[in-house]
Amino acid sequence: MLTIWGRKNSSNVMPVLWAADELGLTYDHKMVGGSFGGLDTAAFKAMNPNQRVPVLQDGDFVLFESNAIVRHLARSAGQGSLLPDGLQAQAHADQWLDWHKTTLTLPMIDLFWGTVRCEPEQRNPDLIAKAKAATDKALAILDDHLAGRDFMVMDRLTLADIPLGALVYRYYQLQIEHQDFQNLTAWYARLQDRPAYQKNVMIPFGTTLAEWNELERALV
Ligand SMILES: N[C@@H](CCC(=O)N[C@@H](CS)C(=O)NCC(=O)O)C(=O)O
Repeated sequence: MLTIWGRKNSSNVMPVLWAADELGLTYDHKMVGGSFGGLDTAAFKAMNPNQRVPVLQDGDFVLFESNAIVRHLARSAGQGSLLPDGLQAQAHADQWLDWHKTTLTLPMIDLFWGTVRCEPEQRNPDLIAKAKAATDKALAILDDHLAGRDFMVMDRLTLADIPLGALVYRYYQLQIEHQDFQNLTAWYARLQDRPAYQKNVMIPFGTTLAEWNELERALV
């Protein structure tokens, strides 16, 4: 039996739960991290010395790093669905997963933590403006890539759509001015039609730290 460790409101856990549900996998889910705690136990540190979520456990096999887990699920159970067909399409999926971590995640973290996960009186408008500009610059690249395409690398949902799709939900829920990215919003609408996206990604997180904490406690 697979076990997925990690609180549902983590943008790194969401891709793993979403991928597992797209693949129809049966798994046990453990809500750890954030206010649920559980990352500082010896047993958890033995699985992930970084004390971060998500972690995938399958008997003696343990894996951390969200994109590595999504890749593993797609390779092991996603032939003809989440795993793109052919080495070149798989390489393009890898390219976008690396781009997600190196180019989009960093400014999105600053934007998210600078607005929602920060006491209102400690918000730093300069930091927020810089993070928003860098996020929009990255999203413009995504928007260009999605011109004339329904999904990131194939004409169906693959692993390349999953981590990016989770972050794009965050972007559109933030109380900021959103740029008019037409291809991106069309793709985002396609993702929102999927039950596994609705269940695992479209989780309200509020607009302030107090709301975030309250919504997190309501997750169980
Ligand atoms: N690169 C790691 C990052 C993992 C990470 O930073 N996870 C955060 C949640 S998004 C975490 O565990 N934070 C501590 C906590 O939730 O208590 C991955 O993609 O899995």
